[in-house]
Amino acid sequence: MSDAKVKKFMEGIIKKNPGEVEFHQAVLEVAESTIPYIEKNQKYKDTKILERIAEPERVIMFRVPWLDDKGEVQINRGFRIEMNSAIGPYKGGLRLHPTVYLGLLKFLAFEQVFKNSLTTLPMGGGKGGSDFDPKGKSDNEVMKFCQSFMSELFRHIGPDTDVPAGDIGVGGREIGFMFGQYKRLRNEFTGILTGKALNWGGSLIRPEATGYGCVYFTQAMLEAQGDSLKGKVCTVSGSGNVAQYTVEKVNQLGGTCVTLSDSSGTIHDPKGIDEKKLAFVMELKNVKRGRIKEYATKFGCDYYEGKRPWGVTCDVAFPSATQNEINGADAKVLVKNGCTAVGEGANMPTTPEGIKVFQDAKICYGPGKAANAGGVATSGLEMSQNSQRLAWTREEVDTKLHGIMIAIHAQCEKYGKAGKYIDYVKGANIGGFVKVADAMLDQGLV
Ligand code: NDP
Ligand code: 2IT
Repeated sequence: MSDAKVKKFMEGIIKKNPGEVEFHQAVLEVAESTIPYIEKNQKYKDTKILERIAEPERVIMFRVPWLDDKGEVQINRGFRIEMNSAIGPYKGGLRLHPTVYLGLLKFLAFEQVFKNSLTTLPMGGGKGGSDFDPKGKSDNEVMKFCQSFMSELFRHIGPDTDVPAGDIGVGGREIGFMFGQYKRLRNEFTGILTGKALNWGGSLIRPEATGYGCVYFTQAMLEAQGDSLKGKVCTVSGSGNVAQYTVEKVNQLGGTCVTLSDSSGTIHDPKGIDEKKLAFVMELKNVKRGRIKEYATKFGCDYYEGKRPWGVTCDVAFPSATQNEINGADAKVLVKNGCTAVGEGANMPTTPEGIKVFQDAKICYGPGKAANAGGVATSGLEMSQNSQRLAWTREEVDTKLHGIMIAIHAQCEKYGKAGKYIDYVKGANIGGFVKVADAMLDQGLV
């Protein structure tokens, strides 16, 4: 009965959003968990709440013209998807990557609604970005792009309206350029972006938060099974913000990370990426903006050109690069090699076939909207500090982040526990859904 409902619901989604395959994938995963629940709760059914949640409140699409270092005109396309504001201002990152298009950002904005609801903080869901490719661009070109991008975006955002942050291709440098342009246009110093630098309104722990939070969540999944990260061999994909701080926290909790990757290939260091090697990665990626291959040259380990890390034997996997980076075959290899937990630092890194493999094997599988919610949660804490014009200590923010990840785990358990097994996909989807749906019902036909 629910299967037929899901099928019919998805036919409507596909017809209304043609070609947006990542959006269809994200909506299907939520529909499969929530439709059986909605069927048992008449108030959500009669009011077509899921149909309403799947339709963005507002989509903004705009031209971003800028001049490159040769004086040539470049034109990119900018977006902001304001998906849902039932429980707070729109909140979510900006992605700069050549693959960005409407459907990709709609998937990310849709995921963000449930993720932000799970954080326990008052944040709605949004996402934005552009098809601009920061790779190989000079600082001056990145600044020109960011200034042009904000010259349109500024009229749509505000500390009580919509608060963007970083995502792939957007870190401290880009947030700085965008904040500077907003301030010139509005003559206001307010918390309109998170991920700001510490000396002008940023929060301690925000750079670390997604990686740290993902490791805290994964530790909680293991503890629920009477296990822990201590002594575990971990594979990590990506080598950007999320991957770097995942390695740092795994090291602190007594595990060993043996891989990192970028879009060119994977390094495999069986001795482990210790603090000193991680400092090299941070300098390489955040300052020199080089390729991960240089790690293998520097430390004399293997480099697998064009490969992802999933063939390397591990106890725990942390996909921290991008969507659909673990397919069904990768998942089978991970399970066959003895992997017992997957903590998703990235958004939707596992394909539906991959998720099925993990769930059938009954390993601990923490989907992105739960496992990587620590980043946006700490953005929420940055917003609170900005509103108060106060800055909390590192310990205060880290303690709050840890508490939030434990609370998210508890929500997943509440809605996803079946005997000893916890279905974190079901738990996160229903847990995230209920709060948003109830707020929408309270607010009338919105
Ligand atoms: P960064 O830009 O800092 O790093 C991205 C990393 O992923 C790079 O190593 C990059 O390699 C790799 N990567 C990106 N696209 C691809 C691709 N198509 N194929 C293979 N590798 C790829 O981004 P973040 O670390 O911030 O983000 C990583 C993931 O985490 C994303 O899915 C993001 O949505 C998610 N996330 C981020 C949060 C945050 O706070 N930053 C919060 C929650 C989730 P290369 O340099 O070669 O492109
Ligand atoms: O996917 C995400 O949660 C983010 N990129 C972080 C969003 C935010 O507003 O901090």
